[in-house]
Amino acid sequence: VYNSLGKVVDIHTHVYLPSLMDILRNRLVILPDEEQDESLTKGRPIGSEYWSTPRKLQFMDLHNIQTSVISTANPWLDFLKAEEQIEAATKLNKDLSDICLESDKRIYGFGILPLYSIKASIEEVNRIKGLFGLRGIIMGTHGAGKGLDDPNLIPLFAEIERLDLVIFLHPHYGIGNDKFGPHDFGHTLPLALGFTFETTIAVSRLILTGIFDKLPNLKFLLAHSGGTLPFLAGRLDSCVIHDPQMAGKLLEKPSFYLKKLYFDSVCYGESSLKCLLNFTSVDNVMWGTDNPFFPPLDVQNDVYEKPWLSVVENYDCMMYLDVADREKILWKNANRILNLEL
Ligand code: 5CU
Repeated sequence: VYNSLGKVVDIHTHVYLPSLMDILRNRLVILPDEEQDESLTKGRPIGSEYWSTPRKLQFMDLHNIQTSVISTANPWLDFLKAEEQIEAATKLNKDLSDICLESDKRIYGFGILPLYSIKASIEEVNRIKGLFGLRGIIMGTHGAGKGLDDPNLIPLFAEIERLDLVIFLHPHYGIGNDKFGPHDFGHTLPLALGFTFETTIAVSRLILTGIFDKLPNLKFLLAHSGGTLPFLAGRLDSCVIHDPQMAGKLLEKPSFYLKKLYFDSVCYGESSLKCLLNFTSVDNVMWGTDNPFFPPLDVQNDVYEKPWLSVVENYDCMMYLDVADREKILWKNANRILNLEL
């Protein structure tokens, strides 16, 4: 069915570029609990689908995706020292831009920042603005280590707003990981709930500081359809309105700012997508896959030997929409918001 959908842009699709793989090679720890897991002391198996551009194109062709906006996957550069981050970010952004340049407009990118140095990050966003194919940056919820509501980040956010770049906000650490035992459900709960609450809390904290009153044109794209925010926004509004501590702190209620953010459609279900679209505008939602995560478990030789259920689910959940709205989510919004020239 999805082969007849026309143009498709994937804005949530990750990569560990070869130069980052070199840094990670000896031991890749992606999620926090892998550090403690004896069976994973050497990290998780990393196939070429995690780092190779031809493999990304193979994935795209298999799923009818014309254009991808690729971004470095978690944990980004969080595990490096500030000086190491600066060198790595500059190299990774140049490498990413070269991939875009050689891809004949099939690949665009979100760059990466050396967030432990705000000064260097401000320099890097200016470099990113001038690099071919890069349209924004991917950022974790830690920011420079103290969360997104860290006042030290304000000059960086102001510069990102001035340069009109989009911040793709993505979770990594999870919230409530210590509450998911004692049963072993693998990564199910950290990914389904921990990741989404991490985004929910980080964005709520940021909004409550009044950042969008100071920087009304700062553009955030929230991973995983904004975590739980589209559902909880009403409660957040009500809690602000009824809290004396919050009196006079915000010009508008939280949902006013939230609705104006951008969201991916990576929610795997029609009722979740309906909740998102009831909350924000169909003009603010962009389609994504989360590749190379969520591969099928039942393959014989190669993860790309058949279409991925995780991708098909994200196509299927929007089939109830009319063609005009579907096209907005599948490519027109990304084309406009990220200036993709499609
Ligand atoms: O669901 C996701 O986005 C991810 C991710 O980005 N990284 C990861 O390790 N697992 C799932």
